[in-house]
Amino acid sequence: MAKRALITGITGQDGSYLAEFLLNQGYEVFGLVRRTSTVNFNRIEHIQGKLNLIPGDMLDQTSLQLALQECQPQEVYNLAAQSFVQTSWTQPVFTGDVTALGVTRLLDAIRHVDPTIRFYQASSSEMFGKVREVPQRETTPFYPRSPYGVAKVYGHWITINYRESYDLHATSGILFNHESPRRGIEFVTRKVTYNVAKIKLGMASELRLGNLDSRRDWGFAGDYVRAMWLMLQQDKPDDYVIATGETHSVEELVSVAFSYLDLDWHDFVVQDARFMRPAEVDLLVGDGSKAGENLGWEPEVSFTELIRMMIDADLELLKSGGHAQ
Ligand code: NAP
Ligand code: G4F
Repeated sequence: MAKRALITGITGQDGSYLAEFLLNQGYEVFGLVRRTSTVNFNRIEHIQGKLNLIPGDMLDQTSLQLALQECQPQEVYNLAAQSFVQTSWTQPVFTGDVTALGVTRLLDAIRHVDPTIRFYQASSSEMFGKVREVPQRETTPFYPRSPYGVAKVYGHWITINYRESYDLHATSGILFNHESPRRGIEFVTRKVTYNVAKIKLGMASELRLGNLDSRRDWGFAGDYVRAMWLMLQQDKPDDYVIATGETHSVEELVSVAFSYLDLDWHDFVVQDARFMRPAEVDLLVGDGSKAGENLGWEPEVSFTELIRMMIDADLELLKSGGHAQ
């Protein structure tokens, strides 16, 4: 019998890569999708025939319980979230409801439907915020700097609490930023690669950005979903940092992207206060050695390869008449 997995957030960047990965591993893959007036299956349409999509919402306890009863999974990957940091300041309560309390709803549904289900929580390096230690590891204290970061700290601790209270196989992956051609257009990497491609093709003349000084540990989403799966194959649940161990500033990102297409970023980038944040996370760089030792996981795509991959995909998209969704 094929293993069954339920992915919340299957229509998102990570959900789409994880679904592909699990299908390749021979899983029967179920995905929770919320009702929207316009269908947004663009990231999974190439595999939609192989997936079982179940209606449900992280805000609705009953729908989560019904989804678990319907698909009877051995593994649940909780990737659903309001995941854009900037939006968390304008929608802080909504962000807390989905990104924090949603985790409790799902864990409690698991506890009642089948406590043997293995659970993965998508925790985030945003929890480290104003960092207390460099590089950040599993034991580094949290100091979140946004309503999103605060919500993720709650999700992280409720996962540990359900592990300790009810003996659930509940694991938290503390993933540093990971990107891909499927990244949402509002995130800085994709915003840069998409607009560099547009500028090169004569379809745009400037790129408006916020803080160029912040530093991130950027990896490739395709590598990171493999780590999620590896975590749930371990005998014991635990917490793992997943990172490349390298950090780059937004300015470096911009410079690498423009120079790949033989452009000088100084000619096109305009700083715009609208994209500055009320509180910034200045520096993230992870120590993924525990994942290396226990899971045998290492990243395979470098920073420069990642940015070039994203630009190539955006050039192709734009040349074929498409646009970012
Ligand atoms: P994403 O592209 O924004 O995807 C988020 C997913 O959550 C989408 O499928 C979205 O559905 C779904 N969702 C949102 N609200 C929901 C609700 N109320 N009920 C059901 N589904 C809902 O995010 P991602 O980059 O793939 O990230 C996946 C997870 O990892 C998130 O939890 C994120 O916070 C976390 N994370 C991401 C990173 C990163 O660098 N990418 C790093 C650390 C942690 P719609 O398509 O309907 O909007
Ligand atoms: O790409 P970002 O929006 O990602 P951020 O805030 O680091 O969050 C992402 O990674 C987290 C993991 O650490 C995830 F948990 C979270 O869900 C999300 O996937 O911004 C990166 C940096 C920030 O310092 C921001 O201030 O880029 C800076 N930035 C500068 N100009 C910009 C812009 N960010 C965006 N989105 N847009 C700009 O114009």
